[in-house]
Amino acid sequence: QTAQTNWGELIRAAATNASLKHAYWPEIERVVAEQIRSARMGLGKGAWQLFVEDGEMKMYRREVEEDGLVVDPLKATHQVKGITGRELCHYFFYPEYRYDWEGTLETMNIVDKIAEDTILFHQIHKRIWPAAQRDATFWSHLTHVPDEENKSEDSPHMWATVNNSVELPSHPPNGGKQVRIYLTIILMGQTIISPAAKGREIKRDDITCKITYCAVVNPGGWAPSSVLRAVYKREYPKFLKRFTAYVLEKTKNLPIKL
Ligand code: 18C
Repeated sequence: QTAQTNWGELIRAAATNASLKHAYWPEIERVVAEQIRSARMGLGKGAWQLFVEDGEMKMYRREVEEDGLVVDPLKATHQVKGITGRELCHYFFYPEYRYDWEGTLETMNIVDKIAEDTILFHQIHKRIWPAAQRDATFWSHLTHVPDEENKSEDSPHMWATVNNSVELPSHPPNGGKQVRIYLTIILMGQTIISPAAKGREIKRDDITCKITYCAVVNPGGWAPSSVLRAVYKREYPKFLKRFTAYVLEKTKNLPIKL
């Protein structure tokens, strides 16, 4: 997969008909393609600074402010033994698991289930003193893309879930007591199978999930920069550790889903 890869085409090939027919589809395709492309890009020169390192988990950020608000982009990489990219994205995407692992959540509402692979959400998050409580409306899309470099029969697939803010007339911003945040997030997982497993049944010990998680969250309204940076420095690592531990626990006795 090169810079020339037509991600749009690959994403379309994986999508359900109900998603393809929906008015949001052109935007979903564009944003998902863009997120996959940038998630797969290396860290490049200079701009990203490492701010958390914990075993295989590394988190980088760029300090960016827009109209006086901190919107620091985050890029995290991790490797977890024993789970697949498909399993990772499954538990991240499907709403029935969200309260189990999402520590920032107060309430989650499914506004519309557009398709098996596209859902619209309204979420209210926990309040952090002294800032106002936040909420978000976003679509979430689950996709997978075959690995072009390895077309063999057991070719590992790359899976991704992308969450992206969208305006919903049913939930106007700042209508309630919350301040609307704007987010663009991708969680991507690629399964690496140990060569030792060749010719025999694959065990959980033979698989490693290479994870990339990228997030840009605009706080939408006033929030003290120092508090905000301290909050995400604590919350992003907490999320990625807790969530991957959750997926390991949920899948440990289940057949491997590649
Ligand atoms: O990707 C994640 N979760 C997905 C499913 O829920 C989804 C949601 C992402 C939105 C996360 C932003 C929530 C911010 C709300 C405030 C935080 C409350 C913390 C409460 C602690 C008890 O894509 C996993 C998300 C992992 C957590 C990310 C935290 C990022 C913080 C960014 C700052 C946002 C504004 C903060 C408000 C002001 C604080 C001074």
